[in-house]
Amino acid sequence: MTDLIAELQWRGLVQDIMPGTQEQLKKEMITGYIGFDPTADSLHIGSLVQIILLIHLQKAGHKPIALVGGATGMVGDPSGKSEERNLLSEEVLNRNVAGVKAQLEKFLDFDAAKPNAAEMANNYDWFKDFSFLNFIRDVGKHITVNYMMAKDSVKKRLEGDNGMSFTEFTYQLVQGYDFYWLYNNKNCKLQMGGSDQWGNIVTGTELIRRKGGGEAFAFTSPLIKKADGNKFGKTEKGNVWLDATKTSPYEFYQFWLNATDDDAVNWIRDLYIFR
Ligand code: 383
Repeated sequence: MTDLIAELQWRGLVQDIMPGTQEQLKKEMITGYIGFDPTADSLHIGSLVQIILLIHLQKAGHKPIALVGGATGMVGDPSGKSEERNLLSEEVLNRNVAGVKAQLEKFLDFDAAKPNAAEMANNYDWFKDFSFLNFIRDVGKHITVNYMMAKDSVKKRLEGDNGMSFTEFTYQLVQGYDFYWLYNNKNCKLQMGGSDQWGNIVTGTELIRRKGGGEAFAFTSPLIKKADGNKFGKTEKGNVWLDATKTSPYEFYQFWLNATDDDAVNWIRDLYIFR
């Protein structure tokens, strides 16, 4: 196998990495995933880096799973958010899931004849019949509140004025269980994501270790920032969408053209997939 991590490090796409991940990726074909929550009907350039990570993973011979968070989208990830999110209606969520899925499908090779064919997953499939009592007994019992409170995403909200609902507090367990589920049902040993996802990802590897005695791997990539230093988010203003009806191809092109020299050097390495 090629040394995927060395390639991604050269591109500046590796921020945090769990011990053993590089060796694991060199050893054999593995399955890895990234999750995208349906908080809007389109992905944006903040998620483009993640899509490209999945492309690199597949080009290196590994199997990518693109997960759309039909369930997690109903909860709301507190990572990087200073305020509680509004719950989206089921109607809006369904529309968003369809939009995000259609975009992800364009980037990966789903040809089932290939051993490393890409797959789509929706965590609503394994959460829709998971009862609250079963969840708190089978999942919640393995992770302490102390552990959950030590995460940046929670700490920031405990320090701030706005507090945090129990709903958002549970988010890391829900995402953590996804990794556990994919590990057991799809032999998925790797999770990737932007650096804001590290806390949620580690709750997953922890659950895999404590509940199942297994070992899983992970790495995150730096977030693409706007020129003003802020992150791109689906709910943030000034977003650059992948959907041509939300950001026209002209505007999309202008965004890249207007990059500063410093950003351009980084972004070309980050985003150029043919080498
Ligand atoms: C849901 C279920 C999982 C694994 C991940 C998720 C989604 C995750 C999340 N991700 C962001 C999103 O969806 O909220 N909890 O808006 C963004 N991602 C990617 C990347 C990023 C993150 O979609 O850093 C930017 O794009 O990870 O903020 O089992």
